[in-house]
Amino acid sequence: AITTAPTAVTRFPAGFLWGSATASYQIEGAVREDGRTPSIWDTFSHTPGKVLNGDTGDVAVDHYHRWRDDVRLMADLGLTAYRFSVAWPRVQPTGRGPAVQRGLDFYRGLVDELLAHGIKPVATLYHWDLPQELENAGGWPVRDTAHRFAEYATLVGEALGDRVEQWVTLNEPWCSAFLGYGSGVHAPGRTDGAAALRAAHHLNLGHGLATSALRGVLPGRAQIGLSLNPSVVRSLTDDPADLDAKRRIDALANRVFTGPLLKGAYPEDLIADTARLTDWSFVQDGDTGIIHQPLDFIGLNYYTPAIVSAPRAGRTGPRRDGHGASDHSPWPGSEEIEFHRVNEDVTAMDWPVDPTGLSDLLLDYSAQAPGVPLYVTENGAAYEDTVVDGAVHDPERVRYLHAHLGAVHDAIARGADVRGYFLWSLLDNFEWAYGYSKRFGAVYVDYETQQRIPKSSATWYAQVARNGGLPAQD
Ligand code: GBH
Repeated sequence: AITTAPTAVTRFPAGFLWGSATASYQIEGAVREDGRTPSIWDTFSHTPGKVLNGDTGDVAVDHYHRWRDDVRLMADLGLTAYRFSVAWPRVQPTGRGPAVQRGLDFYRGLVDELLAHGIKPVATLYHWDLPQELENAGGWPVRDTAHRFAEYATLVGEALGDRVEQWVTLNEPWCSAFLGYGSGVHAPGRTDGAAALRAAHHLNLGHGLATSALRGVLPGRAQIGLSLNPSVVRSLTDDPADLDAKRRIDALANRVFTGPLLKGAYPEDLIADTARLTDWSFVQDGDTGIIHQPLDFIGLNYYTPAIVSAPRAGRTGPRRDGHGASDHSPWPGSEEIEFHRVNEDVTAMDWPVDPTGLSDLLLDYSAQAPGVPLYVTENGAAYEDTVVDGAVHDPERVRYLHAHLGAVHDAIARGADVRGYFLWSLLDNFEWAYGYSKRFGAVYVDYETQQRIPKSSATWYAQVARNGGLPAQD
């Protein structure tokens, strides 16, 4: 029998980025410093009952003061890229007008420190922290917010364009639109399906307007794209009713974005499915042309697939699958569709572990957007980590990461042009509606002392980054 040497690695392409990702509100804290004003997440987290245990991002993991140490941590782990987000309310507190220099200086300092350590900065412009004043003016359901976003993007592009090459306009617009305005489990917590659809369009438009604006201020080498959280939708059975449920969720989760972005039009079936809620007259002439412009890359965030079916007879009581912790659905016009769990291997989020979804996703996008490089801009898992003798041993997370990186490699071997992987997340952090109860970090954070302890998954990932590939076995 042929045995594989234990040192054998599954190699990734040269130059593949080994990164980690974070988001401003989840890690920075310092919410009242240097001119920052409230975002919708400050308001939401300070509203009783919205976030588990009343947790807020007021302090978070104090990254605003500990960024130098955190960059050193990344360097020690041998990471070659870092995806962070810029807090709009630090740069442009009211969402209008000139930039606050101290806000921009924080990110310039961070970027310079990353570059000094040979770590490629990837800047996300919007990871959900809309200035509260813009929400007061109507938020994403209002068209003007898209224009405000493009103006803010210009300010950040002018300030950091000489040193940041890769730009993500929006992180997961589906969450902003459908969790923020549909199910209400995310800020600003509104529960209005029609508003969620308007928000989705204005996020798309904001991406298009920001992309055009950034092309005007960034050097030609800049790479501009966005990060989506596509739903890898599978139907429970091949029954026509279940296949139709799959089609509807695919429209509301995926094609509402990829339609205008990649094809220049909203899908006809989506418009028909939501006709009871809206006539889509908020889409003005020329909008889809603004949205449909070349993408330098597509970022894909993946955690778990979605298994759907038509309503099954005999169900009673509130059904929360697919809705998060809300009685309001994030699926306007398709509220009755059921979500199923077919796999009991779950993370602490209760999300089934299924790496095949990631290879399917990457191959799907390579087919949909031929020639456009792909990045996995988020992938990772929450598990219940504990400190024992000053160390955190997390073999389940190692297994999750190994399997999903294997799926990325598999997609590359089958022709997908995947250029990098960003582990979610560098540090344990504020997990939105779950507060600090869920830990996604490769690095453990003691929330009392702010001490950072790399978990065994961090050590494992550092090895993978150093080798440029996966070990044959762990
Ligand atoms: C990402 O969101 C975020 O970008 C990141 O900030 C976050 O910390 C990380 O993942 C981990 O959660 O039950 O109907 O809401 C992922 C958000 C979670 C949205 C799963 C869809 C399932 C559908 N996704 N959710 S539903």
